[in-house]
Amino acid sequence: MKRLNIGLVGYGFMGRAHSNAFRTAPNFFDLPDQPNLRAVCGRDQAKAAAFAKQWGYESVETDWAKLIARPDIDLVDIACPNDMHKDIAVAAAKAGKLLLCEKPLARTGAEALKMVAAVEKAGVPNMVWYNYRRIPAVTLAKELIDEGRLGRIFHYRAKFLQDWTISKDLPQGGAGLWRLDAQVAGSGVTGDLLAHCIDTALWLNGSLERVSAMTETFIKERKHTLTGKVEKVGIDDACAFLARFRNGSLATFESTRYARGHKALYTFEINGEHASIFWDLHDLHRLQYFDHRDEGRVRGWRTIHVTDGDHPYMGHWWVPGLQIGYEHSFVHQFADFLEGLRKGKPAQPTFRQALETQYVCDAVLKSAKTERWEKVRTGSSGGRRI
Ligand code: SOE
Repeated sequence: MKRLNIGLVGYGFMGRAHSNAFRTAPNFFDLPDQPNLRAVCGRDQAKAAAFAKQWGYESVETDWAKLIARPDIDLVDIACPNDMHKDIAVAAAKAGKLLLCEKPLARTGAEALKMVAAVEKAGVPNMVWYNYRRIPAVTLAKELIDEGRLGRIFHYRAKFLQDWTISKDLPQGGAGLWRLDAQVAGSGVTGDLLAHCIDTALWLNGSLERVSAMTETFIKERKHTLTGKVEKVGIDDACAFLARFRNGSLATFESTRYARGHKALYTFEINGEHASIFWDLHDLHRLQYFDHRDEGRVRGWRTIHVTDGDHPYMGHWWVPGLQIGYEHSFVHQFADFLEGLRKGKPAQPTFRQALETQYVCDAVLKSAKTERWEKVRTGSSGGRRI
């Protein structure tokens, strides 16, 4: 087994989620390569060193260019704020590194396209951490849809609701709060939360053709942590949009950080001619399924507890009935990435596939400004399910 030397950029929430995946995956999956936590890179030397100690990274860098220049790094994992993704990815691709990037791939489609061009020119394997595809119940939904059990799809309904930015005293900018700073994040809930919903939707139901959106920024000014001044807020606090898929189905998407009582309520429901599916992140190990072809007297919504050995990924974990959680989706995604390298069949979503999500986000934000329906730029799949 070959050692795969990993260089992680970023030591925040996602740096931890990814590091946990690198460490856990070899214990539960038969991997072709042995991940080795070679270096972590972050601006603050003391914080990066503390992170390295906690997670077992062998060395520390404070400049990502130095990390990329190191010949002992095989794979660069980008887990830092969105405004740095492009420059790091382009430089790492040029240096021939394998690339993983936290979602959203970039702040805009234009930035993402440069990243796609760089990895494709260099021919380096790449993937974006849209982790919810790898929750076993969500992967099961994909299997059921691909088997044709739902028949023709009529409706797709997705929501991602949170409530952590309601206080007007919450500042913008700086560690953890860069998600409120439009310069750094690119957008608010559209890029941060709806991007997840869009990625899953493209995967489950194919490309989106056009969108009609509205956004709102409820708190117009917040103190900026880095400048100390009260500054205009440029992100969308809430976004809702209607959409048409290329397959003729209709969609509604909604996201907000102002839904008091909801912490990370990602839900989707799909209604087909024969059957419907519902999933809820707060109850992530269950898939709700209704099949009209069941015998009438016992027909009804059934709850599938997705924990059996023949459910996606579950054979790698405990005995049937015992649940796994959020962090396992990252473990699955990393294992799939390495398996993709072994088979020469890239794990999804690649940068090119994630570009399509960026194009949907662009169209959504444009539509919210123009107050008109906007076409989605054609992405990677040419309208087919990916
Ligand atoms: C925002 O609060 C956030 O952490 C997102 O950035 C993640 O992508 C999402 O999975 C959970 O919520």
